[in-house]
Amino acid sequence: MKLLLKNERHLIERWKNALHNRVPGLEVVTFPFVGDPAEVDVALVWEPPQGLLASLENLRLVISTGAGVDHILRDPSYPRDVPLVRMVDPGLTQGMIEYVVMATLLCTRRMHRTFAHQANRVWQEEEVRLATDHKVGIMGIGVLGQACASALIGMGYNVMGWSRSPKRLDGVETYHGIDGLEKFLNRSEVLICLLPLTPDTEGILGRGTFNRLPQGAAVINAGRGGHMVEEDLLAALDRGRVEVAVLDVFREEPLPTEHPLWDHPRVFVTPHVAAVTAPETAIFAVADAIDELRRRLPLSNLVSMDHGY
Ligand code: NDP
Ligand code: OXD
Repeated sequence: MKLLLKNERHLIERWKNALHNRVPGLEVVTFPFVGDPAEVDVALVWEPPQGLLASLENLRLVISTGAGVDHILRDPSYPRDVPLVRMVDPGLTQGMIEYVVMATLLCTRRMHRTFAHQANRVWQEEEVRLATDHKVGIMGIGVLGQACASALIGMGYNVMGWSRSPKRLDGVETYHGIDGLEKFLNRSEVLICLLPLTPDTEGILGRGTFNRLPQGAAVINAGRGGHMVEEDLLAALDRGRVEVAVLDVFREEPLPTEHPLWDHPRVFVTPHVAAVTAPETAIFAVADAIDELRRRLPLSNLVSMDHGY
């Protein structure tokens, strides 16, 4: 069996080692590769160039090294009959839990204000409310959203979740669909986006959403840059509708140096690092997917082409 690896350059050797150690009998070629494209069975990819996957005529499985698959499905030539498996990995989940907890604390402890005082050498106390006094709304209550919800509940936050389909989750007030959105937003003092980017969720963090949040809300986006209408966020920050934002993902990455979000005093910017896939932990999910393919078993974490995630 032959696997084509397309990943960030600094991760190639780590992925090759992990594949060599964990998937016996697998031949690995790396992009841009020389050889017969018809011989590739499996592609393990992050941000494959348009047309690459369609050119592999005997491809049987695509595995995304990321939890999101928008970087693959945005290619209109993607061969939609080839199964696509996305990354579900305890390391990735732990990374997201840590990021979301950190970002939520930054917002509810009003650290943007305290850091501003520090910059001016001002000893000033900010009034803060405890976690038990805050309502946090998580948009996208899937693998990552549920794990983050549990962690936040453990810290005492009142957690709500919003999803496409109805859900019952211990300790989480759940809402779903467009009908449930308004109520969910009205109550979300901290809004956390952990949605996949699909045609239905593109631009969801825009004016209409911000206007439904309580005045002075916090917005945390660790989903995708395409969820955010950046001009609307800047306007909501100016109006005070949004008091503070923690942003990990952007429409254009890297965020252009002249972008106003960089030096907004109430915006924290991180460079798409909320949860990073480490080959050493993610290899187990990759090995399982290849094993399921080899044994013709149903594939775990299969992406629905209808839903786009
Ligand atoms: P899942 O597929 O497990 O969960 C997705 C959730 O979003 C589900 O609850 C789903 O609803 C909900 N959803 C999807 N479409 C809609 C919609 N139209 N309306 C309402 N809810 C919707 O994904 P993960 O939790 O594993 O990952 C989520 C995203 O996090 C990824 O797609 C990626 O974009 C982002 N991510 C970002 C990282 C970073 O470093 N910044 C790292 C890893 C992931 P339902 O439950 O009903 O299906
Ligand atoms: C992911 C990501 O989707 O790294 O896993 O953003």
